[in-house]
Amino acid sequence: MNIDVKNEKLKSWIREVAELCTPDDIYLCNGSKDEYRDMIDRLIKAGIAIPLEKRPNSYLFRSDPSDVARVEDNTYISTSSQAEAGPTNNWIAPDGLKKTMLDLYRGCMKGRTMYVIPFSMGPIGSPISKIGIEISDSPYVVVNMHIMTRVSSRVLELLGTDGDFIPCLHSVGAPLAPGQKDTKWPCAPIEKKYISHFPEENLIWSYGSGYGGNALLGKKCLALRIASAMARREGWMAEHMLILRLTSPEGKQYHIAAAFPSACGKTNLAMMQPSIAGWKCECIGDDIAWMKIGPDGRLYAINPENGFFGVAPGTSYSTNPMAMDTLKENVIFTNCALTDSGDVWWEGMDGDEPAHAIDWKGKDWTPESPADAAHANARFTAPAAQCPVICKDWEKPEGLPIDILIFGGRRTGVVPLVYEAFDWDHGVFLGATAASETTAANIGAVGNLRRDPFAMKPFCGYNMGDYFQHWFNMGEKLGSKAPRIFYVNWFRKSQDGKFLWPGFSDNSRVLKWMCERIDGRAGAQKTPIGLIPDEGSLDLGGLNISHENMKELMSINPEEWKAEIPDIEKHFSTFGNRLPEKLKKQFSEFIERLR
Ligand code: OXD
Ligand code: MN
Repeated sequence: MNIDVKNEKLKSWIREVAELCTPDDIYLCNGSKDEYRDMIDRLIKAGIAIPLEKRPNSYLFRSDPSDVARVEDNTYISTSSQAEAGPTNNWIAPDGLKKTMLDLYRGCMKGRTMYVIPFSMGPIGSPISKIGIEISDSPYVVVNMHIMTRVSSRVLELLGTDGDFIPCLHSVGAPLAPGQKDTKWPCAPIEKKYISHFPEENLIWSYGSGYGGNALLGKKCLALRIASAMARREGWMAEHMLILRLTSPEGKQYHIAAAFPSACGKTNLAMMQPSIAGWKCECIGDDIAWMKIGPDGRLYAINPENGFFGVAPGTSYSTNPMAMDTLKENVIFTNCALTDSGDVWWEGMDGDEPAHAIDWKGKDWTPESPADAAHANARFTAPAAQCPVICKDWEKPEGLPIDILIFGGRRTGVVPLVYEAFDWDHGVFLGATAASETTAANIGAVGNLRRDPFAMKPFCGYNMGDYFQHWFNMGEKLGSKAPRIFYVNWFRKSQDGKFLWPGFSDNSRVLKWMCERIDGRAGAQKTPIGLIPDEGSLDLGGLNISHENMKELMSINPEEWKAEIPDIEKHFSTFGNRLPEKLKKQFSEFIERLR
């Protein structure tokens, strides 16, 4: 093995993986621009990356049609006892799972190069950051990791001879026999895909998929599943949250972290440009927040990522102009359509549909075609630093102090536009009961209602009952310095199926109300579910929304809320004796208030 690494653990891990997976070559990544260029050139030559004439240094990739989203049914939290993984996670005992996966890994990189990718989640060297090393046989993964994380030889320097890191092993699971021609998107069939986490030893093993969170292991696997388990042990929080800074016309800054399930508009809110005069919004992160209590007792958040892996369909100058401006150059697109003029296109983009395009499967497409041109979970991978509204402090190693936490989801009915929790513990109840209609970000049916507590159902690396308790514990530690908690629903529809709230930049009106609540300047009324804005306290100036629509948007129908009780009961009962007493208390108080 001709790889120059000084770290003992890394050296022996690389040797072990090479012996197991038997790649033809091993390459140690350094994260440089030249390396990126070189990898892309080779991907272009192989016909895998399609350069886009309209966007400098930008490329389109098409995945295999069977490999288009995260595979939650094949995702495992492998702890020594099933109770540790809890009812929201798939579980196989570590010995059994490792045996199955070792059989799959044996010889799985034949005919391929094994890339060793040293990366940092969070700024390199920051005390909050974590170092991971991903070993992967996918060059697509390497170029995406270059954007989504900080890949650098400096990471290895920081590791020294005995520093620790999180090993992340990935293979597309498609070894090549001598002379066998490769496919453009090698992957394994669904029954051989495994996205496995071993939180007791901070270890990730992924096999069979090359797509997104299944393969870019710094993101969901490390920064959420493994990090959430570490955070519980160490007394901090790893959350599926965007982070933004809102500045009032008087120059007061508010930092907001918000948890919504996948494909529910986190990227849009993170880059939102307020429609209300004088308010400014800057983006810090669009998907993950790591939060620790700082020396002053407040909760400080960093975005551990380096880029955005955003859902393309629906992104446009009217829904998210700042994302569109982020996508002008240096971007990787996956499963978007290709226009005849050499640009990408997706459903919901501004302007007319193209008269002809090549769809995400590589086939001719016209507006008459029965299927969409872009896959519903088509993505862009773009450097965060090139977002026009990236906050200048987004890489501050100590993070930014959070004032407001928001939960939400996609609900066509029942849930009003906004309400505030009575206190932290009630806020934990709101997070724990959050529900949303499912989206295309995961393989499976779209539009079904599911409880997705804290938008973490697919991402919590331990028993979610304990996770709820961890939230209560954090609240106790934070005391009066805790952020205030709110719940929002941008997606409520009228009887005739139309969205009641315009959303996007007008969501700033809701955020403004939250800021004014903190400052004691906006009134609220008590309802059984929480505190809703006093009539007139939500700034609707210049907004064309009828009084009736506003009434419907904010309405709370006790009968509809009572109808939620059996489902919450069922949801809570799955946690058995791990359900915190405080949550039981919140639930009975909620029922009592609805009587
Ligand atoms: C994501 C997801 O990719 O949540 O961020 O699925
Ligand atoms: Mn996400």
